[in-house]
Formats: sequence, C-alpha cells, structure tokens
Amino acid sequence: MPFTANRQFKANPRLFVAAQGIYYTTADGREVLDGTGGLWCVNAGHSRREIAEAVQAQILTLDYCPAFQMGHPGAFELSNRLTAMLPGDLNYAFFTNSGSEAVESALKIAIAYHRVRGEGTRQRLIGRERGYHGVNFGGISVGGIATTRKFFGSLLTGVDHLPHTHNLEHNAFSRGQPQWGAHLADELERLVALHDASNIAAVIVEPVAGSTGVLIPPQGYLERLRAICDRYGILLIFDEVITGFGRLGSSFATEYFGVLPDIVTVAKGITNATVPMGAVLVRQGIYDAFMSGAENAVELFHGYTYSGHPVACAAALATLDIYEKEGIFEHAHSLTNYWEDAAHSLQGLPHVIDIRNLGLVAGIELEPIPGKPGARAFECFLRCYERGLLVRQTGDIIALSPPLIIQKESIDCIFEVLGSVIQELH
Ligand code: PXG
Repeated sequence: MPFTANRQFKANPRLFVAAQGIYYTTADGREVLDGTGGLWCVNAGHSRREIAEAVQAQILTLDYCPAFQMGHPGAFELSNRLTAMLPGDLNYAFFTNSGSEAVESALKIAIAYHRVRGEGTRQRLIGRERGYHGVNFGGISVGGIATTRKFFGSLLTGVDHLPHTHNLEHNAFSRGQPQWGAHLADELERLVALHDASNIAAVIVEPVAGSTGVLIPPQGYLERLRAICDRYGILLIFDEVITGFGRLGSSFATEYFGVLPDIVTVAKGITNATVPMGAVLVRQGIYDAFMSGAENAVELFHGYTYSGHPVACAAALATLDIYEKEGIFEHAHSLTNYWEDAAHSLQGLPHVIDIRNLGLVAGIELEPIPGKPGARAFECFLRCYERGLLVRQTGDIIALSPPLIIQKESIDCIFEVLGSVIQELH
C-alpha cells in the first residue's frame, strides 16, 4: 500500500465502501466526514453524477484515441478551458496522468526550453526543503523530504534546494500569510552566485506546501522569488497540484498571490479525482520557443500513452462545469474567514504548538512525543477516524482540506471532533 503502515493497516483495516458529498461510508456502515477532500483532490464533493454521466458517455463514444500524432476535440477544449482560467499568457497545456508526471514533464520542458533557445548549459534545477513534488525521480530530487529521497540512490544530479519557510519562533499561530520570512527567497541569489545563472534552468516550489504540513508562504516571499528568477532568466514553476482548482478560494494560487510563474503543474482537482489526470501549463514564450525547426518534425520528445485521455478529458470538462455553475471557488472564498476562526479556536489546547491556514486549508502542529516523532499525530488520526472524521497526518501535523462544498455546520463538526480528540491525547 502506498505511503501506508502496511502491517498496522492489515491488523486493523480501514475500508471505505461508498462516498457521497462530504461523507464516506465505512465497510461497517459508519459515516466519516471527509476532512481531507480525499487526498486534497475531491473539491466538488464525492460521487458527482454529472461527472459519472460524462465519463460513461465518453467511453461509449470515443473510449480512446492515440495520443501521438492524433488528437480529439476534448483535449483541445479542455486545454482552452484551463488556460482561460489561468492568468497572463499561460496559454498552453500538456496532459499527464498524475501530479508526479506533471512535475516530471514540467522539469523536462524547462530544461529542453533552454536548450531549444541555445542555452543548453542551463540544466540545474532548484527545489526547496520540505517540498513535495510527487514520487518520480525528478520530483523526489527537487523535493525536500528525507524519507522520500534517502532510499532511492543518487537521484538527479545538478539539484539544489532553497530553505523552507517554516519557523515557529517567528510565525507560530499566524493567520493567513506569516509576516516573517520573505528574505528566505534571497537564498536563490546565493545559489546563482555559486553556480552562475547560465547553469540554472528552473526553480520549482509549491506556492503553499501541502504534504509536509501546510507551510504558508511568508508575505512577499513568492514575489521575491519571481523577481530574482526574472533577473537571471530562470524559469519559475509553481506546483499547484494541491493549490489549484479553488483550494485557496481562487482558481489557482498564481491568481491568489498575484505572482505569475512560467510553468504551472496541476492534477487532483482537475477531474475532482474521479479519473487520474495531470497537466503542465506553460507561458506563450515557452511554447513558441519549441515551435521552431522543420514543420513536420516532432517538437517535444515526451508524452504518455494516456496523455489527454478522452475519458479523463470528459471527467475534467464535467468537473470544470460544476466548479463554474455552482460557484465552488466563490463558495470556498466566502468560507475562508469562518474556517480560519474555527481552526484557530484550537489554540490553547494541550500539545498544540502551531495553527496555520489559508483558503480552505489548515495545519495543526502538535508537540511531538520525545523520541517518537509522528506518534501523537498518528494517534490523533486514528481517534478522529473512530469518531467519524478523516484527517491527514504528516509528521506531527494534522492537515485539513475539506471538499470545497462544505458548509459552516460541517466546519464546526470538524473542529469539535478534532478539538475533543486532541484533548484526550497523551
Ligand atoms: N505535487 C504536489 C504539490 C503534490 O501535493 C504531487 C505533486 C504528486 O501528485 P500524484 O498525483 O502523483 O500523487 C502531489 C501529491 C498528502 C498527500 O496527504 C499529498 C499528495 C499525494 C498524496 C497524499 O499530503 N500530493
């Protein structure tokens, strides 16, 4: 099982057999409130009929279409819909089957972009400590989580990391973006001085780091990264696999923060998690750079059997319709203050050493039990599940990211259950 304590699970399995709206049903018939939107991906709520019908109709009409040298209207329609949602000239999409593949594709596109422009020495990639960019070799190389890296050999060469921005001393219990830490972006200047900009292809960051426990960017930090990348011709990649599709109460983090990257990766909420899909979105200049050379030559030697799969495209188009028709991002936005207050109401409970939030995301950091990192939060996860609430545990942090269709009463429910469980923890 992926990222799971296999023996612990098999000794005491947790099985879901159905899901509807914001609730799962367990094998023994209990309802569990989905405090995590699946794995940060079921933004419009579970088991949406419109998506199921679109998927069924697509399979009965055009189940598959070769991805190489052939096309189908759904992929182009989806590309147009997505790029219209994104700001600036992020005008082109390349489809993948997951966030991990979107990241690999983005990193390859970044390196190849410099090469087709005659700057082939720009090969180094810069990620960030505590970054998560999926599990493929590029993603774990630029990622900054020791456990996802240390088992897997030498990884990609030519990778550096910026420091993460998490700092309890300065920023504990900040509401929204913390004030301290914009200067941490200046570490990019140090890496430029070390390697020279002519050797650096791209910087990749999650605008809000999700998996390592909801790390909110300090005020001014992303703006500073953008300015330094501009100064040195370095591409800036935002990994929006979690922050995309309304999670922050706007369509994407790039819109939320008003910072335009050169490349955006998305997945998860693109199909409301019904069919695996990811995408890389690039700015006009990147696309144009590849469109040189002989007219009938392949411009990008990269792609998957299932790139732009018709069924995934149908699911994504139906999902975007729901987001739009039901005003899901606006609804999420309207709840963010309520969510923030509810999350911070846990301040003062035993073991709680930080609470962070943005959009409909919150992280509650617990004091670790000495010598047993993660044990307290894992216990919290198990007890919440027993009490009918699904949360995510990462290290000693509890992460929350409910379906964006949630209502105030259910937000109250999440924090009541979590609060009482935290009070009972050892
Ligand atoms: N980038 C980011 C920012 C992600 O959060 C990926 C890439 C990889 O996506 P795929 O589709 O290959 O898994 C992710 C995935 C968690 C959790 O609870 C987060 C992810 C996946 C599973 C669990 O923190 N993020």
